[in-house]
Amino acid sequence: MRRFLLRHALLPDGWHDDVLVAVDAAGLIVSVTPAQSVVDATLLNGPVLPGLANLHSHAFQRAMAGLAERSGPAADSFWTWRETMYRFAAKLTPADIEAIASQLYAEMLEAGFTAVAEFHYVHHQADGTPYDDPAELSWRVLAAAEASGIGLTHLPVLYRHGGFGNREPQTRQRRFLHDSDAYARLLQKLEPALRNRSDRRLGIAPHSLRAVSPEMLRAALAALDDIDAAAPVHIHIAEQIAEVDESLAWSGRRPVDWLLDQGMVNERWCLVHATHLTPGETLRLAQSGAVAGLCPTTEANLGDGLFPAVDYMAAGGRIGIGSDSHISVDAAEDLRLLEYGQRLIRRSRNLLASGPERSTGRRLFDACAAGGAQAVGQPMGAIAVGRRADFLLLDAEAPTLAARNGDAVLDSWIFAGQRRAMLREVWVGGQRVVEQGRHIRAGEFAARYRQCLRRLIEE
Ligand code: NGQ
Ligand code: ZN
Repeated sequence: MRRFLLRHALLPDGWHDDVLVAVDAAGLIVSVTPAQSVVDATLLNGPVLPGLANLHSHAFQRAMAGLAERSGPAADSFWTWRETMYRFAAKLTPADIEAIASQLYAEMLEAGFTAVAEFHYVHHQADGTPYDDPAELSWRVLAAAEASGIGLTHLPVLYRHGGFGNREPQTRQRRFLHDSDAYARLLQKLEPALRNRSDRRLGIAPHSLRAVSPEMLRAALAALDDIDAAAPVHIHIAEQIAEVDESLAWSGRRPVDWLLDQGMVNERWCLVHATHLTPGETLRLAQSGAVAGLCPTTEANLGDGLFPAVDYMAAGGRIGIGSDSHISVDAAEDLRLLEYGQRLIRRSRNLLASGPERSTGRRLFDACAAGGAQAVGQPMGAIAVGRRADFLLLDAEAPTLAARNGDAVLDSWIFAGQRRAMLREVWVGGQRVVEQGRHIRAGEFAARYRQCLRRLIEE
């Protein structure tokens, strides 16, 4: 049993000073009590927050962040970016995947994310042939999680089609493809490695309604239910107007309406992006109990559009954040941009505070801590009994936090902070993985990452 003394801790019912937290050998919190007297405990001397989940990641894309910011021969869009991304994905080896994911996961930890849902879709060799071990690239992702210490919800992606109505996939999509049987075998193969640990979870990710038929969607759910009927289900949805139009042409229904009509969406689901919603869809999604997986920096970078966050949250909708393409890896920046998008379009302020006299930062943090934990299906998101001991220790000496207390700390971290500058230590399951703002293996990961990038980019 380890004990921690938290100087200023954000607990589910608000801020408390001098909190004693006991953690068991599995890294789970067994008690949270006021510290009565001087005790033998590890002191976290500053504001302490629970770790956040990063609910949407395509790890390999971190290596191309910043390389798609030059205009192409014709108008650039999400779809031209996707072609660039496909060319990049075609070059990756298993060692590259592991090197990139290790670097990325260390960056996530430094940025305040203590778990990630990896929406993993590059499965096969460059020509589309499965590796000798069809789970090869999943093992590389798991190895990166292990090395970095981040919590991992592994979501192997089911991808079969190139568009609505069972269109055949393009050549460039061949590394992604499975039929239902091969996919079920992949889940069975991975399951033993992800079971019985508070920092691991297996789920599924039907890529999108473009890539998976209704029959395959049902088969994938049935295969997952055989393993774990509560496990997470993530899907990309309604990110682009073209996707909404194609859905209407295919079924007469918009993507979110269509999916909700199937009667299967509930708390285990995470609808990633869900950018383009009618007021009716907004309300239905909010009432479903599912999490809307918002990726503000990627959605801005790709020119997706704005999620109707004010109306959705007013209706009780659940949200979490993800860094998706990893154009930026910074929890505070994603929370800030989520609010700023709404301010810019509504020409108003403190919109997601959701009521008078409330802290916007606190409201965003609480919503994304709870929604993120739900979406990744890991016991996290709060400093409370039964949750994992994931702590973010902010730097009490940071000038930006001078004379701030309680929620003003969160508001200043999110809205006034420089990138990562205020995060001093990060703990996952009672283990410290970030010290003085740096991951404990940052140097080693960065060296391997640079080498991998030189080969990928310069060749
Ligand atoms: C992805 N990314 O799977 O990496 C997608 C692009 C697609 C985002 N949607 C590919 N942000 O949606 O077809
Ligand atoms: Zn995505």
